Amino acid sequence: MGESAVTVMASLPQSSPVSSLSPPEVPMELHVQNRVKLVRALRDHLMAASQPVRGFVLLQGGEERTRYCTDHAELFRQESYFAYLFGVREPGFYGAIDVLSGQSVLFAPRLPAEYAVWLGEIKALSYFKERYMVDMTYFVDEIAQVLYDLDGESVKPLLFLLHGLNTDSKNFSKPAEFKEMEKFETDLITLHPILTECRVFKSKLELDLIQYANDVSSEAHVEVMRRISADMKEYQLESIFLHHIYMYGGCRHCSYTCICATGENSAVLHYGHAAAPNDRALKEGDIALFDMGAEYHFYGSDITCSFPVSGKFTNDQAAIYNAVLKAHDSVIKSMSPGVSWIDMHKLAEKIILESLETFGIIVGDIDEMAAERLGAIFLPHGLGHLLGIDTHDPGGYTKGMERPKEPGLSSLRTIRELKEGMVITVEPGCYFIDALLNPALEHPNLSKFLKKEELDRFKNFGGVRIESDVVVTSNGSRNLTNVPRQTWEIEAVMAGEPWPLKQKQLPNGLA
Ligand SMILES: [Mn+2]
Repeated sequence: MGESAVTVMASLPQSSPVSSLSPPEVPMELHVQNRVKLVRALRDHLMAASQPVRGFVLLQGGEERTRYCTDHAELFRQESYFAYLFGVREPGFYGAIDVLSGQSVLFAPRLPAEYAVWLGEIKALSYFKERYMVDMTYFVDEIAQVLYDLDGESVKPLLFLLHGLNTDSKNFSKPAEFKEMEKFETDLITLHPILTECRVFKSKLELDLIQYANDVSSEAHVEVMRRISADMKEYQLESIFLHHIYMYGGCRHCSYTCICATGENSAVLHYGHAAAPNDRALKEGDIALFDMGAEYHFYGSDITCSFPVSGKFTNDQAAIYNAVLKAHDSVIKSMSPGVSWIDMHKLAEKIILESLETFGIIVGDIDEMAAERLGAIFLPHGLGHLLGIDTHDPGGYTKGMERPKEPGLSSLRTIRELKEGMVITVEPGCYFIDALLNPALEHPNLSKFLKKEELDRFKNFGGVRIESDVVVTSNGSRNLTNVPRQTWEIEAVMAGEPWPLKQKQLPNGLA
């Protein structure tokens, strides 16, 4: 290193490092615990149903995929149920758990010799046994023989395979398939709901990872706030976020595609997809809505920050923002075991409607508005969803639970009662979406609430969303997200103050 480089490094301010992050070593004990939890739940279920405690859970891990017909291998990310039980980052594995003994087996793909030339060392089975803390490792082509030997006595050993509906995507998980599967008895019904229910309640070690993903993402969101300016394009803010989570947080994956919306785009709920690729040029008066979350060792985060591109809230922006913030804070304060998530959604909606009424852009009786479902015009999505290895973690609807039919409520990804250990996003929003407002202005039951002249001012406003990740505790809740939320906190951080703020700063005139 040349002398000049040393001088430059020495002159960097010591008090404000670029990042305070340090990617943690992940204890594979986490997945051992997940397996123990599943085995207990399965045994309890079998005994309660007076069925013999026997058989194997068998899961097939994800396969590497190539881009269409080419040999371009897409970066592999493990299938989520397999990741939950085994923590394996490589493609092509199977995993089994003996329900009676609790013993676990990983089956590795037998790799061709040329793998070593193109893709690196072919690891020995003992490497995987040690790394993933399983009891045994074999090759995939040995599954049938190994499971027969472990079973020892059955004519047809029993396999619990994963088959069930994902209530968000409406897709089904794919049950394991392997050679000589016809020699086994298979059960496609039992495993999915039990394993899904295990995933709903997070262990201490899982919470540590979700907290870390939140720490990384929170810091990156603050970095984006600091560096935004009106001469940028949306994707440059996405780039700053991605750089920060990877460079300092060691996060190669995001939980989902970044939504970097400004101006009118902030009313497009899932902006940022291939047809709307975060490519708008910013303008000084825009509101920015950035919904971005890092993933670390499969566990994710899902955070939205909304703030003015200029660094100073206008009156209109502050009014809408504070309406949403009040809903966000009230929900988090009200959360505890036993609370219904539908009630939380209705609470958020009510607070937003009250604020809009006070601000003078809607008029009428709040209860009447609620009965007519006016809230769904401004908040068309659900208040939040379970979060874990998947951004929309499974388990939002258990068997027999029906999706509500009413506008807005029908978008809820869960309607469950909160319980300790659930991690759920709290993400109220308020948007001015032409596709909803125009029909509402024509609607006999809704138009009477809407003050058209006032709403016209918000034509290209876009929207505001505030999203935090919250864990339900024994007597309340804990917010895992740590970003500036008050308007004055946001303005201070955008003006260059460190986050968290050094001293509690009060808005002008209140000091
Ligand atoms: Mn979300």
